[in-house]
Amino acid sequence: MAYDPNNIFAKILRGEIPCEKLYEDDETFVFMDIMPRADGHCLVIPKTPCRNMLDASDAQLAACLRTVRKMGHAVMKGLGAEGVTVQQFNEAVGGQEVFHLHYHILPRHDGVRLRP
Ligand code: DGP
Repeated sequence: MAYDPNNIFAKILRGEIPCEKLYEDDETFVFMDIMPRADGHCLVIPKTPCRNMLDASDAQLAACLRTVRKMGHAVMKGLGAEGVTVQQFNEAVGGQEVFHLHYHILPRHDGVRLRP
């Protein structure tokens, strides 16, 4: 499937749609999810076009996972999370709604369920 440069996350990367940015480096960008399922729920995306994990280069995957790990440590330290759930969906039947590769970072606390 082709990459659509007008997807919402591409517009966020171009600054056409506002977001609550948490972090960026040369290859990745992190911002808060607009429909958080946990306090501190954020999204890690590559800065370069990529539809989903099935479409990703080794370099995109490596860069995203380095940032996922960094954000995991950050939410453990900054929010006092006791663990982190990382989610990633591929294609509509796989649960994907925005077609730019993204990893959900969901900080977890004992006894607190993810919101639907
Ligand atoms: P999914 O493709 O199923 O992993 O879900 C996409 C996620 O993106 C969902 O948790 C909500 C979030 N989202 C959708 N539109 C926007 C937006 O305009 N801004 C932000 N910050 N998040 C969005």
